[in-house]
Amino acid sequence: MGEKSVDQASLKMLNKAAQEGIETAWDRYEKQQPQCGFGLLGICCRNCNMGPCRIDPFGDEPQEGVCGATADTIAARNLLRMIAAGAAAHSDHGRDIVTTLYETAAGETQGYQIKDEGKLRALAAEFGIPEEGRGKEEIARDLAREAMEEFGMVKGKLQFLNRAPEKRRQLWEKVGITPRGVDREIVEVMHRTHIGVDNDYVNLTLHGVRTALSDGWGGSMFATEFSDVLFGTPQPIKGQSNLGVLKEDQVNIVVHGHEPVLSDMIVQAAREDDLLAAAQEKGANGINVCGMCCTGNEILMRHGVPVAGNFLQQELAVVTGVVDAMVVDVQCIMPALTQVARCYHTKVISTSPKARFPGADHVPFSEQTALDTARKIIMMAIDNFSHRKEELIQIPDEEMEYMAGFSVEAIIKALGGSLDPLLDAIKAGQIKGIAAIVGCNNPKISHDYGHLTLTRELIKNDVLVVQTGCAAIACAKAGLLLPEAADEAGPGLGAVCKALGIPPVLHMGSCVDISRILVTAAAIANALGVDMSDLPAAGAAPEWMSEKAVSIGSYVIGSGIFTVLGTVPPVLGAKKFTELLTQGAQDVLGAAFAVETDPMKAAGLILEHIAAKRKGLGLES
Ligand code: NFS
Repeated sequence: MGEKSVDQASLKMLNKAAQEGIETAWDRYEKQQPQCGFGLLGICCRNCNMGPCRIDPFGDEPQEGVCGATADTIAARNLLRMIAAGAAAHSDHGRDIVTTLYETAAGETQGYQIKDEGKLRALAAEFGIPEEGRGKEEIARDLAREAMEEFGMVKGKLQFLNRAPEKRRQLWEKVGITPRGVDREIVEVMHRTHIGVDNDYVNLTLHGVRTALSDGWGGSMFATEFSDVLFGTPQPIKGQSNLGVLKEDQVNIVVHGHEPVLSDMIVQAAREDDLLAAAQEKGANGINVCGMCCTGNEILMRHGVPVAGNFLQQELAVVTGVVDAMVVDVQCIMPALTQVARCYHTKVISTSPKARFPGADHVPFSEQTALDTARKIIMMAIDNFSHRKEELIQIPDEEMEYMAGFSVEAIIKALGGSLDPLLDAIKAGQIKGIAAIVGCNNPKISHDYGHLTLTRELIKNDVLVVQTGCAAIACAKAGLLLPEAADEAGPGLGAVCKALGIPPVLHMGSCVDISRILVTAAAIANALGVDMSDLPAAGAAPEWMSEKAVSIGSYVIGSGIFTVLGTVPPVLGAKKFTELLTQGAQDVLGAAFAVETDPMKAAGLILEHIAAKRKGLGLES
C-alpha cells in the first residue's frame, strides 16, 4: 500500500501514536485483514432470518439465497440500502437546518439570525411564496414550512428539480425516476429491499437513483441553501489548515461532525470577552476553535476558521495532546475517539440525541438554548486546559494557508457577474472541462494520495477542479487551494486563474454542498442549451468510504455526469448489476460509473471523457 499517508503532519502523529501504544484506524484496518470476500463482493444477504445467505463467487453452488435471490438481486438490494442510509444522513441534516430556520423565524431560538435576506427572498420567489412588503421572519416561516413538506411531500415532485435543464427533467420523467419526496424515496428503499418485494436488479437500481436524486436535488440542497440563509452565503476567504493550526498556548476546541447549527454557535461564542478572560485566567492566550471534516468545511467557508484535518486525522488531532475538547455532533465520528482521548486529557463532548458515544461527556444541544450550550462547552474546554499531560504534547508544524468560500454566488462574482467568462474559456479550450473531486479518506488507499494525485494531474491538463468534503481539506493542506497553485496548472487554466486571482481548485464547501456543484453544472448546461450529460465534466471520489458517498455518486450519475470511484464498491460479485452500473446506465441516464483505484489512470479516464464530450459539443479538444 505504500505509506499510510502522504501528509507529513499525519505521518508524524502516526509515529507518535505507535510509540505511545495508541491504535488508529490504520491499525484496526490491518487487524481486519483479510476482509470478508463475500462482503467485499456484495453477495451476502442478511435481509431476513432464513439467512444469512451468500452466493459462491466462483460459479459453484449456492447461486441463490434461501428465497431464491440471485447475486444481482442481493448486491442491488445491499447497494440500495447504502444509498438510503447516505441520503437519510444528508437529508436529516437538511431537515434540521430547515427546522432551525423555522424556529428562528418564530423567535424560538437563541443566537441565530437570518443573515442572507437576499437569498431568503430569492428562494421564496422560487417556491412561489409572496415576499413583497413582507418581513423576513414571515417569509422565512412560510418558506421553511414549504420545505418541510418536501420531505414528506404532498405535492408530488421536488421544487429544486426545476433548476435542472429541461432535457434532464424530461429524461427523469421518461425513465420514471423523478423523486417525489425525500422521506418517501428513502422509506421506499427499505420497503423494496425487504424479503420478497423488488427482486429485479434493474428496477431496484432505478429506484436507487431516484432516492439519490432526492438527496442531491432535495435534502442536501435544502441543507446548503437554508444554511446560507441562516449563516451567510460563503464568499472567498482565507484561513489555515492541517494539525499545525493547533496552538500549544491556547485552549484548543476541535469541532467535528457535520451540522453548522452547533459549530457556528461555538465560533460565535468563542469570541465573547468573558470567555476569553476565563481562558486567560487559566493561563491560556486565547481560544482556538478549529474544524474537522465537514463541520470544519461549514465554518471555514463562512468564517475562515482553521481546519485541523480530514476524516483520517480525527484520532491524530487527539494524539497531539493539546486538544482540550473535541466537540462532535453527527456523522463520520469514529467511536474509537473516546478510546484515544482516554490516553490523553482530551474531553470528547457529544451533543446530538442521535449520536451518543460511550465514554464521551454528553451536553445536549438544542436550538432554543444554542448560545448558552456553546458557552458551556467552551467553559468545559477551558477547565480542561490545565489537565494537559506535558510529556505527551507534540504539535506537528505543518500548516498551510487556503482560500475557500466558492459558493455559486461567489464564483459568479469572481467571474465579473456572469458565467460567460467561464463558458468562453471552456469554448476556447483554455479550460478543457470541469471535474468535481469529492469524498472521504479510506485506509484502503494512502491518506490524501488519491485526492492530490488526481487533482494535480487534472489541473495540469487544464481541467478546472471543484471540491468539497475531505477531498477539499486534502488539497487545502497541500496548498492547492491558493491562487499561487495556478503555477501547477496547465497554461490555459493557469492563465485564467491568474487573470481572475482564483485558485485552480475551488473549495465549494461540505459534502451537502455538492448541491452547489449540481447548481453550477445545471447553470452551465442551461447557458449552453444542452443536457448536463453533454458537458465536458466528470465526478470523482478517489478515497470514498461512507454510505453518503454512495448516494452522492448515484445522484451525480443520475444527473448525467460520469463518475470515477477510487475504492471498489461492494458489487463486483454481481456480474449483470456491475455491468448495469458501469455500462448500461450510460444508455439510460447518459452517464455511468467507472472504478479505478490508480488515481493517475483515473485522471486518464476523466481526460478522455472530457475530450469526447468536447467533441460532441463541436469544441476543439
Ligand atoms: Ni463527506 Fe463529511 Fe469526510 Fe466523507 Fe465524512 S466528513 S460529509 S462522508 S469522511 S467526505
